[in-house]
Amino acid sequence: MTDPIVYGFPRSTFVNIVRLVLTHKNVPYTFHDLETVMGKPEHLALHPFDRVPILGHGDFTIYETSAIVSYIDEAFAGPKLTPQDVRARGRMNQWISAVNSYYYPYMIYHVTHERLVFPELGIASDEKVVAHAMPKVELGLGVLERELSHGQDYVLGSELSLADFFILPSTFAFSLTEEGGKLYPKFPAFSRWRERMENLPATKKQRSILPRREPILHAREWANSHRPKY
Ligand SMILES: N[C@@H](CCC(=O)N[C@@H](CS)C(=O)NCC(=O)O)C(=O)O
Repeated sequence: MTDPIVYGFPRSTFVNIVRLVLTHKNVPYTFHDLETVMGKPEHLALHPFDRVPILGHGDFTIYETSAIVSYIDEAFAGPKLTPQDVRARGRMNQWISAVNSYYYPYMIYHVTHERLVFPELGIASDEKVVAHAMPKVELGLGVLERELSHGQDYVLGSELSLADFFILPSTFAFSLTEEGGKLYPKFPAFSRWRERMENLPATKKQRSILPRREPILHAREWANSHRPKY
């Protein structure tokens, strides 16, 4: 079977979850940059909901990050990132769902887009969007801090899982905002977890192959199509 192909754009939070998991499992893959065709037929043929990532593996194509990383964890050799224990697996899926529903939307879709993505394109930040999101970001960081405050290395305890790789890219991108810089030191257990995750060989390798951070050009359209309004 040929190596899998990850379709997406380089700065995408969800694309980076998939790339981190493949890298950690030592699975060789190709990255196919869709930046110039986002929203166009070539992209929509892969993902009818106009999002990334998509994974191609031989004649099989799959989208939605949680489905993709579960497939990767089962289809390829390498360290398992899904616990055998039924409760630990339940807890992992709880965290994955929480990233999709609470962490990514407020940290990335609200704050990081307003603080980094739009200004890089010459579009002013909407302070109302940031103000609405910040109490929800603080709530999320408090929840993570409590979960990580029992002396364990990873979210589920001693076992690194898909949950950690789900949380990492959102919390990395948020760290680049002024809000992240101010808030993170208030959460010491979370900060220790971040340092541990940032120093994993997979994270370092993944960061080293990413191109220089460039403005996300197709995001100019997001200001019209799906910017939160308050
Ligand atoms: N539910 C999707 C969410 C994926 C998603 O929102 N991806 C963002 C990038 S991080 C995207 O495709 N944005 C493109 C756009 O909004 O035009 C998943 O889990 O894969």
